Amino acid sequence: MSDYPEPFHNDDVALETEKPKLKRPPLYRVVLLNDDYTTMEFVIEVLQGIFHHSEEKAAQIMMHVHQKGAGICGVFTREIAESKMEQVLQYAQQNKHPLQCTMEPESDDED
Ligand code: TYC
Repeated sequence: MSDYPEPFHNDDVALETEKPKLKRPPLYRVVLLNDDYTTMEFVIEVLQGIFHHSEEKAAQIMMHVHQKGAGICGVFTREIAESKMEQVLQYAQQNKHPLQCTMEPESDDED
C-alpha cells in the first residue's frame, strides 16, 4: 500500500536527475622513516600494535625501512591516516625514541 494520500500528482515539479555520488574518498599512505637510534624491536612493536601487521610482516616492513630509508605501514582514508601517524609519534615520544612518521596522498592527482 502507498504511504501517500491518493491522488498524488507532481505535474508542476521539475525533477532533475542527479548523478549518483559514487566517488571513493582519497587515500593516504602512512610512511615510516628510518633513523639510527630507534630499536628494531620497537619499530616491529609499532607495526604490530598500531597497524595490526603480523610479526613476520612487521619485521619485513621494518627491514625495508632500515635498508631503504622509508616504507609504507598502510594506506587509509585521511582521518585514519592522521590518527595512525599521531599514535606512532606519541608512542615513540613516550618511549623516548626519535622515530618519525609521515603521510602522503596515495594518488598524485589528490592532495
Ligand atoms: N635503523 C634502526 C636501527 O638500526 C632501526 C629502524 C628501523 C629505525 C626502521 C626506524 O623506521 C625505522 N636500530
